[in-house]
Amino acid sequence: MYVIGERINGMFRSVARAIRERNADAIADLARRQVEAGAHVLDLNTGPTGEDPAGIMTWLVSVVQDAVDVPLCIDSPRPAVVAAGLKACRRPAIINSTTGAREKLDALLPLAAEHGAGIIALTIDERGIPRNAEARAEIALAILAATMEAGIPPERLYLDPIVLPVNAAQAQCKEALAAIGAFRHLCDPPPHIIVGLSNVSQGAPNRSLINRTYLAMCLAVGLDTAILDPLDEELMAVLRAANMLLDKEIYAEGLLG
Ligand code: THG
Repeated sequence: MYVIGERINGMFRSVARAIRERNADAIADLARRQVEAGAHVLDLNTGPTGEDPAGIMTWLVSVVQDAVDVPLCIDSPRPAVVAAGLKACRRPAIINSTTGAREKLDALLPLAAEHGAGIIALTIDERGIPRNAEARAEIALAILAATMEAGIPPERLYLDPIVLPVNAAQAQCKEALAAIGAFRHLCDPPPHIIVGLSNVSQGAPNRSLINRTYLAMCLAVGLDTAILDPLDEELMAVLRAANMLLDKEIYAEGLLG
């Protein structure tokens, strides 16, 4: 599975402070620690910053790519911020994210094509977050058609069923699992399937337990990429054990510590 490190996100108070103070060392340190812990890609999100989010994204990209040599995932709801981040990237990046809404697709698919970037698509559209797996799969199919039309092959598309907090939308956790199962059968080869794992435990106690349990369940139904906290050692141990149980990693006693 591809691991996308979630920690460089202005949603974290310490990261918001590092951004405010333009503390490059703090950001570079988070980048290095996540890559050492097993992240293949790093997500960059300015958070709900007030001024100049495009300038902040450009700064984050330059600090992180000076510190580590992995692809970056440019995470912003604003196409102008995504465009600024992509422009600063030295190697192909992943756009995070479009939705099935026409306006978003029209803004972001040409950017993905121009930069040879991957693109994450949240299976949501003008009508909001779908209620069940079938509605998610319907939006996924429309997104898949739009990306193919734009010349972006399924290998560069990452479908995201949108994981919601279990304390607020309990029934949606199992709908997202069913959606992962459905996305696998949309085409051959299938697109990548991704979740923002930590969403599931927001606002709940013992977040790590909820995150790692849900990760194992998602992997069992076909998840192949996740935005998660690679600094959570127990979570990464579950990832290794699950990969072994799914015959994706060769059985070795050393893997189990
Ligand atoms: N899908 C896609 N991209 C995403 C998400 C997704 N990007 C953002 C998010 N969801 C994934 N990243 C995070 C990062 C942090 C947290 C959750 C998901 C988080 N933060 C603490 C909180 O809210 O409690 C911050 C508080 C703190 O510790 O300071 O949980 O779903 N494509």
